[in-house]
Amino acid sequence: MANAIERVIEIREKALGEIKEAENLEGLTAIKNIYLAKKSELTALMGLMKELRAEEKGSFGKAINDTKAAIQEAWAKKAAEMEKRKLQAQLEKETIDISLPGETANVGHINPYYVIIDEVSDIFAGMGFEIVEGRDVETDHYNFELLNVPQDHPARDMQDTFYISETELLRTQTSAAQAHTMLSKGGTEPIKMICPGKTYRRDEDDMTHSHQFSQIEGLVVAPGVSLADLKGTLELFVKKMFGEKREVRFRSSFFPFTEPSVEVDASCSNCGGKGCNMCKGTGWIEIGGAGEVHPNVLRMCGYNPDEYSGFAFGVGVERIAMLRFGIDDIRRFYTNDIRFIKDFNAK
Ligand code: FA5
Repeated sequence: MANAIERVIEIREKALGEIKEAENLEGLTAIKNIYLAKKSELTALMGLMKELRAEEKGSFGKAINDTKAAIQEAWAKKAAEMEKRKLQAQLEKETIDISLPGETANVGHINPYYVIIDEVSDIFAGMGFEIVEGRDVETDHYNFELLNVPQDHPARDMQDTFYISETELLRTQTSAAQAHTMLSKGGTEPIKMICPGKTYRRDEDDMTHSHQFSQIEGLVVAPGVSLADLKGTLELFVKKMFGEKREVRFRSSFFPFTEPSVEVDASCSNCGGKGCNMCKGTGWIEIGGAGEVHPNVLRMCGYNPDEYSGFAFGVGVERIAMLRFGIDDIRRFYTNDIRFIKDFNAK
């Protein structure tokens, strides 16, 4: 009996030790087959019962049953641990990566041409100017006749242009919008407007000339509007557009629809007026033409020149953009090279 009990204790120690050391489920199953199967040594030891005395039977049976229960419990605990670890490892291994990188959206860039149109419009809107829309296809009447440029006037040669029919053409200057606006206001309402838009001329393309370009027209009509008002307005515009240190210079000129007429220069933003390649050494860059509205134009467009006077100006959009952003060639605006827009935006 003493030997049998010792053996039961040995089996218990051994089984519990092996369960503790088991590294995988296969090993654990093998342990179960050795210690907890029907034909295990413990079951065989039960066979000794019949040889024991009655008072020994109880304690021996209890020792075997307790051992079986202890092995069973340790085994089940270890098996549960292993199952849990296996499941965890599987979950980690089979994790699905749902964080696929999305498609990056290409953010567009605003063309420098529109940046300028917007800025100029903002500046003049701030001075109380209305922004009107002109038309690309004009009649000879609005583009020339109402602007005091009758048939056979030599000034037409300078703007020899793209005709669509005998009387219709692609406008050569936004000044055509002056006539439309004055006629729409009926000869009594004061006017303060700008009109940005495309213009077309049969000009040879070079670094500063394009056959298609844009202008921003300005027109102010009211009693007593003088050349001093024009100068003040353009000075304010130039300083807001190019910086406080920019100066404005008027050179006398000729346009059939203004009298007196001037060319408007801004001091060079590149050299500050000292003279550089950009301003061809003069320190000044021409930005447009301007003048007091000619009495003939006022009269033809319904305003009495004895009561009303006005000033008008027309500035080149691309030239302003070139000055503002240091763009070297006007053709870049129209040759559709995406690198230009990207490069410009980087600046
Ligand atoms: C005119 O077009 C007049 N209508 C301006 C005006 C308006 C005068 C109102 C008086 C009163 P001019 O042809 O100079 O003027 O053109 C004005 C501006 O347009 C030029 O200073 C220049 O900036 C731009 N420009 C003219 N021709 C071209 C061209 N081929 N390519 C690019 N810009 C041009």
